[in-house]
Amino acid sequence: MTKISSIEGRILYNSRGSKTIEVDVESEGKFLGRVCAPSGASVGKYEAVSFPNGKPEESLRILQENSQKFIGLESSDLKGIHDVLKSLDSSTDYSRIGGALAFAVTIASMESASKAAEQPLFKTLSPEFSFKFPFPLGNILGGGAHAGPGTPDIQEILICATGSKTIEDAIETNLAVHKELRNVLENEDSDFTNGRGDEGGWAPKLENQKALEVSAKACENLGFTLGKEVSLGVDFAASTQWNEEKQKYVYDRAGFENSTGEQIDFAANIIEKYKLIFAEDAVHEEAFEDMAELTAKFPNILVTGDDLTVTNKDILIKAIDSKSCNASILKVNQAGSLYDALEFANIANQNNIKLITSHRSGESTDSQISHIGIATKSKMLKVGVVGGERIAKLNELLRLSEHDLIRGMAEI
Ligand code: 2PG
Ligand code: MG
Repeated sequence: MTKISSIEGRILYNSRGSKTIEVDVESEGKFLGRVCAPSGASVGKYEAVSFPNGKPEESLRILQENSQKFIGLESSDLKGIHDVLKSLDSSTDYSRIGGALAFAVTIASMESASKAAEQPLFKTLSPEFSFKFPFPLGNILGGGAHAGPGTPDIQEILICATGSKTIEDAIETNLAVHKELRNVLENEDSDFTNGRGDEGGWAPKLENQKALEVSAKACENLGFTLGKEVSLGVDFAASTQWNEEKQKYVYDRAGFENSTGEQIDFAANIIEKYKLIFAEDAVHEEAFEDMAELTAKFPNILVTGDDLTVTNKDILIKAIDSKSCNASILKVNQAGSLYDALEFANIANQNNIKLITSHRSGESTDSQISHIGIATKSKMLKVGVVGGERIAKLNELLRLSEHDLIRGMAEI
């Protein structure tokens, strides 16, 4: 049992060059947990607020004024640390202290505790004795809120090496597809600049269907069959297209509009044509019934809520009751504290909702989410394919492959 001896914060930058907060939690004057908070671009309406009034400096000031309240707590006492944060902020969305602060303090404390216990973070987070690797799920082609004009309206086309038996092979296969896609894009368009979006996926000037076609072609060029060695996924991030006034999905870049029914057909056609394994936020964040239609139609693919469920346990319960998804993204900073996120994960696991632990588009170079994905029995880990801040998470999985407690890949 080790007690927190100091807690400090600082302002740093995320991968998008925006200010964020980093927190150092030290136990017994020597076990350092250090965590820098990420942030999203396509943010769910009901997720935790990152910073009070959008100001990381405000979260830092609150931490500095209240640091004494954490000193002397057991660094492994996640609930105790969470309770101190809640005593500073009784709002439901961390709008007073910032969800980013809750994220960094709670994960840094657990990292400090894991160092003191001389065990990896995933083991500190879970009582289990046997673990599996989640399948890396990575963005190979990006558009929407993560890339500029001319790119697809669809936010992310993703690759997952669903046939891989080892984490090494799964990562290598994703990288090979990402590389081959560049060749395909260069052949398609001699003006392609090799530009990439926020998460490292290529950002070509292509409309949605063409973007899916070239992604499938990259897989086929490598001798892979979709749905066998590799599978594609899509994050539609459909709330970005949803126009409340018109009650329609507006595809600005491609130049068409979908009614609710047309959007369901649009997503269903893509799922079938490209044999997707994963479809995220295919309809907007409040369309629980429309999501339920897709979930009923595709029981064998991960019909996933992100903006829909926002790592919020009450919203997840609503989604379970209305059968709106069979899988859910877990982003700790959507919930706020790690305690909140683990509660969410327990409810998901108890109700057969498959978890996909995920990065944010604005990331740090930290890699604790690789451990969180393993500890929460996530089926997939959505962390990108390339880019230093994405590779950091994948490299951590490779380091962890040396660990005896983790055997084999998750069953999707
Ligand atoms: C998403 C995420 C991560 P953002 O929508 O799933 O890919 O993007 O962090 O911008 O919300
Ligand atoms: Mg998403």
